Amino acid sequence: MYWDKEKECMPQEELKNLQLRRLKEIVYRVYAFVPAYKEKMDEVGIRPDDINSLEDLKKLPFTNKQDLRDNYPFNLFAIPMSDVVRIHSSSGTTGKPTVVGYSKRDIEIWAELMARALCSAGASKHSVIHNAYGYGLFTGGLGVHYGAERLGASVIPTSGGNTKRQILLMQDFGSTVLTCTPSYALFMHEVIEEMGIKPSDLKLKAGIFGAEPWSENMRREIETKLEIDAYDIYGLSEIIGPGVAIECPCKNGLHIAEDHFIAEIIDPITEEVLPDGAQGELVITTITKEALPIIRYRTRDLTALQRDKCECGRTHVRMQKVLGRSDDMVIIRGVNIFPSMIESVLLNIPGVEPHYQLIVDRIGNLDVLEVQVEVSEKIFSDEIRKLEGLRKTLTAELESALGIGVKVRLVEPRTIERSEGKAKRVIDKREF
Ligand code: DLL
Repeated sequence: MYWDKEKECMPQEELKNLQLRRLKEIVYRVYAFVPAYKEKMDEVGIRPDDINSLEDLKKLPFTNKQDLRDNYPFNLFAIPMSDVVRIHSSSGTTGKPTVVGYSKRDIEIWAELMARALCSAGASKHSVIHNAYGYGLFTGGLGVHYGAERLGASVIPTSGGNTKRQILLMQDFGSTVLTCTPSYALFMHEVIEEMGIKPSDLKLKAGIFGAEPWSENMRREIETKLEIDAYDIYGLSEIIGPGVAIECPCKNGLHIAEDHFIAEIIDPITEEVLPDGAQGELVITTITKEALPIIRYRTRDLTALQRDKCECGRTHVRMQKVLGRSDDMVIIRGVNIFPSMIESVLLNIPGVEPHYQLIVDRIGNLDVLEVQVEVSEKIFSDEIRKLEGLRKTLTAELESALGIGVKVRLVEPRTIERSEGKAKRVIDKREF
């Protein structure tokens, strides 16, 4: 077991005191060592001495992805490069990549948080962890890897790709825990079937999936198909990587490691801090990071916080499953739509496979949403009339859930591109 009850079940009062002490330290540190923070704080007339309660956090300016880009590559680091022991980076598909750095102690804390996360999802030193998150600049692979070693489990560092070989290894090595994106887990299941293997022939018991949004219906789908218990894990490189938050066996939200991070929810438009329970954008402040401390980072992820007691005994605040990133939200005729909303509807209908893509286009002056979804082999070989019936049902269900007109296109099994990492759900062909 790697359950640090002293920290994870710390009484709220004590936790708040610890957070405040750490927050004050970090604010002093960024003010002293990171010119960009000093400049921003000076601009609004806030000095480190002004932070005397957790409420005072509100006074500090936000940090966002643009700040990381503007300070590319290392200008937000708060320690000398000689003390930086690891660098990760985003792929930079939407602009300059964002770069994050770690001190030796940051890596230790990350490993500890990941060990805690794996333990929360039922892993132990007896587990064989098949880690198919990508190794490299992406934080998924190495993040899980160090946590698994810290836990004392046996980790298989397969990274993504070469799926058939992965499955043979899983079979031969008796892997008990699978870690990868939920979309890759589904793809693995397809390959398992193609290879004539039954999930029950494997020893897999649990999966720890994250790095992209996935709905409750997707969880059910994966759990049934792979015959495992599926847990949600959340994180982002800017904050530390995977391990910022993890579900416990109660699966009623993801506990955020509050001894290292302070979470807030804001209205993404007005930037006003919202009360617990309200849905909005998650904002995170790191309170122990040495190399890249981040104050009030706007994650763009939409969720809500819950503080009521959790049966597992952990006292750390829970965030709801992420609805989506504001970047993935498509606005169609004024309606905000997240892929996860569509996923929930699709997966409630028998005959539909959990592979879909949204194509957004502008025809004339009108925005049009097409939902392409795969249907099962059996349905596809049925008569046209049945397919048409399914298409109509899907259209009606989607239109009633979203409140806009939708075009549904049923496609043959295995025609939508599979992903070994984060799935691409939206193709926006509109020109702005
Ligand atoms: O995806 C870190 C990670 C690796 C998390 C492995 C979990 C497992 P980035 O590549 O920086 O880091 O992407 C971070 O991915 O802001 C969310 O939009 C999304 N994301 C991560 N976990 C979840 C999740 C890693 N459980 C971005 N549910 C975040 C929904 C998630 N979205």
